[in-house]
Amino acid sequence: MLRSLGIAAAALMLVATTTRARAQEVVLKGITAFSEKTLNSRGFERFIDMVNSEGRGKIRIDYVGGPKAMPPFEVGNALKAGVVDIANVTGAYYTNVFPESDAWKLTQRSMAELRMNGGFDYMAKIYDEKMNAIFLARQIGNTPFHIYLTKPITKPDLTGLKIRITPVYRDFFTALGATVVQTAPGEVYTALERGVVDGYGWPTAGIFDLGWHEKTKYRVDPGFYTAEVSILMNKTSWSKLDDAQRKIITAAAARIEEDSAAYEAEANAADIQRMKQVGIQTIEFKGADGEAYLAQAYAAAWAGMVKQSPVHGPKLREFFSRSK
Ligand code: 173
Repeated sequence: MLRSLGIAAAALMLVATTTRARAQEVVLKGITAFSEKTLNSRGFERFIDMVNSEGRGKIRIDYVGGPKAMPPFEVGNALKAGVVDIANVTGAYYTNVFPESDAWKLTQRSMAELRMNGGFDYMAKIYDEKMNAIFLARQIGNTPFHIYLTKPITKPDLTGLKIRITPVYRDFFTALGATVVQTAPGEVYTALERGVVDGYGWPTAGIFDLGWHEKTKYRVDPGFYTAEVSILMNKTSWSKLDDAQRKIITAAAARIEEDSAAYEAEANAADIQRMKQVGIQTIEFKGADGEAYLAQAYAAAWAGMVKQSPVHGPKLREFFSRSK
């Protein structure tokens, strides 16, 4: 009797210990706004692998997936509410949380420089106040956007064309005369196939991931702005982590941001080459025409940003713009 009581007590203690050990491993729910294993998710997937191997027994990210798990334009609200703890998403997809999120596309300085010049801190404060979020790493930040078309143009004029957009492109494409249709990436292929749109905005790399090259005839150069995809964390979830767990997250985030330039350069070069191979033609505005096109792109977007955010817009413009 005594002996079996002893065994029972020992067993109970063992259960208590394992429960406590398990409770120390924090599990974070992670989501991406882009399709799994495609270009714009891969940096996040590398980040998860790093955290999960470095964090063994301390912290783990449970990757719930991409747009099949949650519509891309809802990821920002889900992160804010704590429905997910960590997210891979671009600012254009959560202007419904705060409009300044879309300003990252207008950065003409590196993230390293913005982390020094106050621009990063200025944005981080907005993330804190308006999204209850921590900005961990920009994992895409060295790639421009382009107009992709099924019909040719001879000058920077989209009059009569219907173009798929997100908030990234709205002001610029509207200024160029386009009729714009906002959709998530998941709807672009069908929209092209059915002729609902004559083109779309997208960064230099990634169109092969989703099969859009099959329906694309032209890429317009030069590229404009700088695409942004970043890893964000809910601040309440962050506040529950201990120092060791936070260190694992911030170290992995720093690595991803540092590696992004090389990762993107390689992906962009490969996709430009592949576009040439599949017969996608380049329509290029050269010299002064190209400069005017880019100037119009930035002017239209900053005007839109300042209109939506009269206080922060002008401050962000100072931090983000290239010094003249
Ligand atoms: O075109 C888009 O869906 C978009 O806004 C975007 C932003 C960053 C990376 C890829 C796409």
